[in-house]
Amino acid sequence: MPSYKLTYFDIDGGRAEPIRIAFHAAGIAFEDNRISFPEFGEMRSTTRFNAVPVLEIDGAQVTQSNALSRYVGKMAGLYPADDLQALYCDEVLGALEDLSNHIVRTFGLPEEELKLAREKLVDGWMSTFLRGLDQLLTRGGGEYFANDQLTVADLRAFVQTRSLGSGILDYVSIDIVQRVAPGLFEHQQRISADPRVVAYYASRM
Ligand SMILES: N[C@@H](CCC(=O)N[C@@H](CS)C(=O)NCC(=O)O)C(=O)O
Repeated sequence: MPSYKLTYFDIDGGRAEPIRIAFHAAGIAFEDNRISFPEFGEMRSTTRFNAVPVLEIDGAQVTQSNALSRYVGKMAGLYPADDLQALYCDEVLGALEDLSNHIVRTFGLPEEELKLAREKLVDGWMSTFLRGLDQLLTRGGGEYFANDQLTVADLRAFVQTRSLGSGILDYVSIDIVQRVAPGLFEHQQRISADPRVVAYYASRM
């Protein structure tokens, strides 16, 4: 078994969180290298695309969170073998990456601009993506996005919708998911109760 070192911010969320949960579900040991924002500043230029997460496999860097989620997801039984179901899973992962990028564009703005940007985001891209994801959940049968079972798409959606409900984003009301995409809100609760997700967070205590 290769050695795995996953570098990301010291938060229980974000782009690395589905990868951490999948590693745990697979029973594969990995070094969970959690860094502070100043530490990231120091190492940023050493990462391939000046960003994290970075997974080192036997010391060699690999990047791109969705690719990493798929890689570990396959080892954890959390990625469909069927091509069409894998496509459905990938569509959700890609949409969530797009949504993350829309959110990140509002970071670091001065207060007045931030308020306007967040209100525009909530009524625009955020609602568009939440509604679209709700529809993809319905396509998958209502419980999971693909394969009628838990996949890394469910994990990334759960991490994102949990974050939106946490109040971490100023000017984004914590009930946005419940209001705009009720099916997605139920999905978040369902995934948070999945034994693999519960076991991962129990291991963090
Ligand atoms: N498409 C990349 C995006 C990576 C990315 O933007 N990561 C953020 C943290 S979640 C980052 O490192 N940002 C630092 C920067 O842009 O300086 C992925 O999915 O891994």
